[in-house]
Amino acid sequence: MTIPTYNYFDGRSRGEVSRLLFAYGGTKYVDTRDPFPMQDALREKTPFGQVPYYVDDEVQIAQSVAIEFYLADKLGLAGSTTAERAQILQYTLLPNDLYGPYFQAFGPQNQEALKKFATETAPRLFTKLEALLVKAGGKHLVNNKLSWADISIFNLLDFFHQQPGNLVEALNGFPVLLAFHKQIGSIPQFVEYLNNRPKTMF
Ligand SMILES: N[C@@H](CCC(=O)N[C@@H](CS)C(=O)NCC(=O)O)C(=O)O
Repeated sequence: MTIPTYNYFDGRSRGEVSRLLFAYGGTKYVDTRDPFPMQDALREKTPFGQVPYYVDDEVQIAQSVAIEFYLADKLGLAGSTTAERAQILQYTLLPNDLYGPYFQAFGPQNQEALKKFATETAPRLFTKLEALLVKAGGKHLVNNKLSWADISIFNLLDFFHQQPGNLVEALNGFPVLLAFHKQIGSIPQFVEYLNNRPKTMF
């Protein structure tokens, strides 16, 4: 099999869960980190004119969550029954529900909107997420074993840690989520990847 190519901008945003899955599996891949704005040649190649976009000998896929599913399934992290796969998917679709409002609120002219996001929108969702994690035993979101759900939610929590303006304060009062972030981030493949990944704004 030739080395897969993963097209995304030089940022984390919608691209990072797949990079974490590559890191977890020790998979070699071409991480293009394309220039922004997107070049026409790339736009024409991708199914919907968007990145992320993944290509290997078998498939060409767009849509971040579809690419994540493909990588996670190959690693045995996408669930082994229909119920488990659906439970995992409910967590992996969740981050986009926060990224949308965050990017709408982000910007120097938008301090009030950003404050509302950090003190109301995000904590409302974190309250639910923390309760679900506690109910599941505190260590893993689905069936007491590492899955794509854990990696996706880790990355969401990590996004809050990385963003400027002390966005991480939105996680104050959520000790179980903070411990979970630490625990998943301590998996050796992630330690290595997180220590060495390019530092980017998003
Ligand atoms: N639902 C898609 C959204 C993809 C998307 O909007 N990607 C942005 C970059 S984050 C994009 O390609 N925008 C087109 C452009 O920049 O021209 C996914 O999750 O992959």
